[in-house]
Amino acid sequence: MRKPVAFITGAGGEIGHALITRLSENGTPVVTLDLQPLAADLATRVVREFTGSINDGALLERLLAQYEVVHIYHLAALLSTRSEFTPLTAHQVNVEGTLNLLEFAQREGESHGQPVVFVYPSSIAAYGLPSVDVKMRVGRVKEDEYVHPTTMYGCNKAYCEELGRYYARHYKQLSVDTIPRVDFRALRFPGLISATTVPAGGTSDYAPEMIHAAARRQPYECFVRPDTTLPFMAMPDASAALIALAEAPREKLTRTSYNVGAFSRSAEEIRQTVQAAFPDARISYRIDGKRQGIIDSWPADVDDTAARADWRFAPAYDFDRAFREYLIPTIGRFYAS
Ligand code: AKB
Repeated sequence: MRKPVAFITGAGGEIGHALITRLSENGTPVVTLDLQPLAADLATRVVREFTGSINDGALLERLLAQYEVVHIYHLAALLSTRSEFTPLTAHQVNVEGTLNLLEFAQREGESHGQPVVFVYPSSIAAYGLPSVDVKMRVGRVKEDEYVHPTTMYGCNKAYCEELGRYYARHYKQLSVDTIPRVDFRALRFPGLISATTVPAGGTSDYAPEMIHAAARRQPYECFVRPDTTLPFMAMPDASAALIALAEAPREKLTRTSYNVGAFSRSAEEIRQTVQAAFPDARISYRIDGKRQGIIDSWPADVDDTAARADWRFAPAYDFDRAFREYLIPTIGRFYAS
């Protein structure tokens, strides 16, 4: 008998850390895949860890033979700044990798007769606002507005949302199999801030980098203008949102992709809050034109009414609470240990 499990790709990354911890605390058996072995504290929380690529067909075959995957959290991706340096690799990982995983989900669903819930973290990078003026004037953006991504990563995310929709609604349904085998659900994350991990290769990274540098007593040069505004979310809310979307009753979902947000702040507001929490912090500005251009095309805030209505998304942390009750105490303990 194959064991029913949740399967996480890119499990060793920032979101994976939080998600493995939360799922294992809930008693969910988790199987992971990452290019690197998991950190020791995570490895003890999973039933099986595979080390390898999402583009390794033989590895996915082994997984199919051994596990009944009921939920897939497909986190593996190259983030936005890194994808601009290596766009073809980004396409291979972000698009071809996702296609492989959707095909894997289809075959899992066919083998155990139930649709596999495929949770896909998309991003505010799927949006492309034409100018900073428009960005600041429109404020909260709805899911179907301004979906004109400017980066390779944003294009990959927007297209994979469509691929997921295709697998969930149309794939093979004209031929042999009329029942959808993939239950695809996407959420568009804002910038994420974790107290225990530092992101790599993203463009919203200035916020977490500023906080972690201050906690480590290191100087930090913020690469965007002080007035640059983005939506953000604390990592515990991100992992909770992934699970809530995975567990939502199918009939309640009115969309394929949902915005989720928690608080929208400018770089300067974040700097001032970090400075108040860590009075020794040395934060200055040194603008990187390319990264600024990317952030200027992302929305200042998102309208997440649909997520709140359909699957009761409700972030626990607003800006003040995120700093007061999560970031400052947790980061303090993290670096002390
Ligand atoms: C990035 O900056 O690339 C990510 C994202 C917003 O998807 N953090």
